[in-house]
Amino acid sequence: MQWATDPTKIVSDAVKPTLLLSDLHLAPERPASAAAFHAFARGPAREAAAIYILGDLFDAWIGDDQRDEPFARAVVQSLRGVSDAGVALHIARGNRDFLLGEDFARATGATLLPEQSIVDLAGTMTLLSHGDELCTDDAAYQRYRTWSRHPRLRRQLLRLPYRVRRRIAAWLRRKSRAATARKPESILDVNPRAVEQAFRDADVARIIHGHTHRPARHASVVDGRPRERLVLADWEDRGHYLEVDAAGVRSRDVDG
Ligand code: LP5
Ligand code: MN
Repeated sequence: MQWATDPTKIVSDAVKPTLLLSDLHLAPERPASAAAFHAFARGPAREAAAIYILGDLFDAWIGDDQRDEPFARAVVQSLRGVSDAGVALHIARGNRDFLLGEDFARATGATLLPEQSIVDLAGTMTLLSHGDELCTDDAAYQRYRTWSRHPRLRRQLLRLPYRVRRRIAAWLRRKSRAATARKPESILDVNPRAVEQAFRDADVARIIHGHTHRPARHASVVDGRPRERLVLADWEDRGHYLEVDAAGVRSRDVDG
């Protein structure tokens, strides 16, 4: 008799962890995080049941024709290696790479996630997002965010020549650096009421997000129910990810 599915694979998939990461900000000018990313993709990523990249994989993404750049091509190849190994690869867009599109998804074998998704992680329903939508005290950013994500503007931007988009992205980065330097630290973090509301709306016990670059595990009680919010770390000299399975949540580092 022949097995339709290898039974040993079912058992090993059940114990394999899910890995979550964000804010890699991959760019040719940041070789250490790129090296850590390629090491991650060759190693731990291939042993996972699923991977969730929760935004800002790239330091800037100006349209899927960026895949023609050698640096981006190498990142796509590494992601393809992970999905070809049978790992379910999910990617959410962040504020730096909100222009990631279906061509990129096809090339990598990844699924693009909506702004927020609710997934069952080893028995705990968990809300996943980049997290920038929770920074509601940053009114200037929220205005820019609403405006820049509009589908019509997105289509108009993507029709511009590649070099023009490069220049707009560089200009936006300069604007952003100057604006964030002027903003008080407190408004750059999530708003506690926005977090409470997110727990309520999603009806979950756990939220995992990135964006703020303030890695932590926050416990709280909302509507009499214990909740926890896990904030992912950004990648600098090394990589960071969370590993989740039935035994719990562990923080891991990876070097290039
Ligand atoms: O990114 P970071 O960490 O510096 O700060 C973010 C918020 N800033 C942004 C802007 C991005 O950095 C720009 C990214 C460019 C790459 C992708 C571009 C693709 C489009 C171009 C291709 C055609 O997200 C920052 C937050 C901070 O996080 C913390 O949450 O504070 O928000 C700002 O700095 C926004 C300013 O307050 C307001 C900026 C006004 C700019 C108006 C531009 C209008 C023209 C736009 C054309 C697209
Ligand atoms: Mn971000």
